[in-house]
Amino acid sequence: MTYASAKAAFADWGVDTDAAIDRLSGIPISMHCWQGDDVVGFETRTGASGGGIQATGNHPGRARTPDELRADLDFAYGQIPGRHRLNLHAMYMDTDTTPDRDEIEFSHFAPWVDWARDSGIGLDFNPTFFAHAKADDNLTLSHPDRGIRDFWIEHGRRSREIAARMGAELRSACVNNIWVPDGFKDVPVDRMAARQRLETSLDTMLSETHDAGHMRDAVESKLFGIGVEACTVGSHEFYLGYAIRRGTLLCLDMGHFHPTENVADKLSAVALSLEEILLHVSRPMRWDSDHVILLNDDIQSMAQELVFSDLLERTRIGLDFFDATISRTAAWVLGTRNMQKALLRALLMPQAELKSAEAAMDNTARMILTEEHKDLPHGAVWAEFCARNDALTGRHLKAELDRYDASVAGRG
Ligand code: RNT
Ligand code: ZN
Repeated sequence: MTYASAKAAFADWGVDTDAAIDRLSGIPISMHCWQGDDVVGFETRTGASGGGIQATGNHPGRARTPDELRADLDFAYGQIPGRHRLNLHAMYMDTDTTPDRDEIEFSHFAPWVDWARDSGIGLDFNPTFFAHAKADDNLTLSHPDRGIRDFWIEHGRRSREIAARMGAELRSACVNNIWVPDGFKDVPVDRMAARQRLETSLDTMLSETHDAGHMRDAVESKLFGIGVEACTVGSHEFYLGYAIRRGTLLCLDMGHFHPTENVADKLSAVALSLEEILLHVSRPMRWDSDHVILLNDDIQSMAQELVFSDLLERTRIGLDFFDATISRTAAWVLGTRNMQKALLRALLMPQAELKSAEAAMDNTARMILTEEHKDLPHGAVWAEFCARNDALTGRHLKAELDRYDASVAGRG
């Protein structure tokens, strides 16, 4: 199928494929650094990430240094059409010194900013509230011990400063996403006290004002984690209210709800009360397992809601998955491209016709349109988008992903 005939097939449905390709070219995806090394980071400590999150598998080739991670990222971005962002976690500092979390400063991340500037990549940031002795109780900002809370408040305060500086240097607002693992393994008796402590800590942490053109805060909710099955302090209701009251972004992670909940459905609901949304696009399997995203119905629904609810301008699309059983670079490339493919499919739908069928209560027409549309040659439009952006597809992509994976397999 040539692009010209695909273009004609979509035109038959009143859809302009060139316009869809142009639109897709302008949508940056914030790729997460932590898929590259199994959420380990570059601090001197060793051990598991903790906080109820876990990468499993031991595929060879894990990046062990910032230089290795940047090489892997350069390769991955080269296989992903368009210009994108990198979502960096504080524990990925690049420095010869050994600052504790409450001592981090911009200089510890300066090499990342230089690299991002040279590569034309925007940066987003996350304070790291896990994988640390002071988070071993799975309590940080809501810990009953004031000293521990203050330690994490200082970490979060410094993270915001670093994020603001990153945004200023790169002239692109850096989203600073706050996720804390805080919760209880067994049924707590004073949920209110824990939530009040979390709220007060967040308020203190966020009390300094930064230019919104440089940095924007986001808060990420969660239903449960391994080891915190009974109660998560920063639940969805907690952060939805917090984000509305304080004007932060709300981060919706697709793995942070009950497995049968439809996270795409939440977008239009929360968007009525929020200015901006952050997504952690992920694929939970039975729990918050953070599998690589596939082009499945969940991702497709998410993309369709972003397009049909006109939320692309006020949603930051970030990814959050980590799989160490397969090539880490292939995981990045396929997961990110799947998000783009889902967006492209949504952009190629006969949106106006579908909406007017629904408004006219013609549910038959709506179903005919959605189902017949599935047979259209989306793949040829995707191939054209890749070709215009010098990105490989199909067998050529596979060969390149395999080649790179083999080239890093010797890492110890
Ligand atoms: C954990 C959250 C969080 C982390 C990253 C590493 O459940 O999803 O976003 O995955 O901060
Ligand atoms: Zn997440």
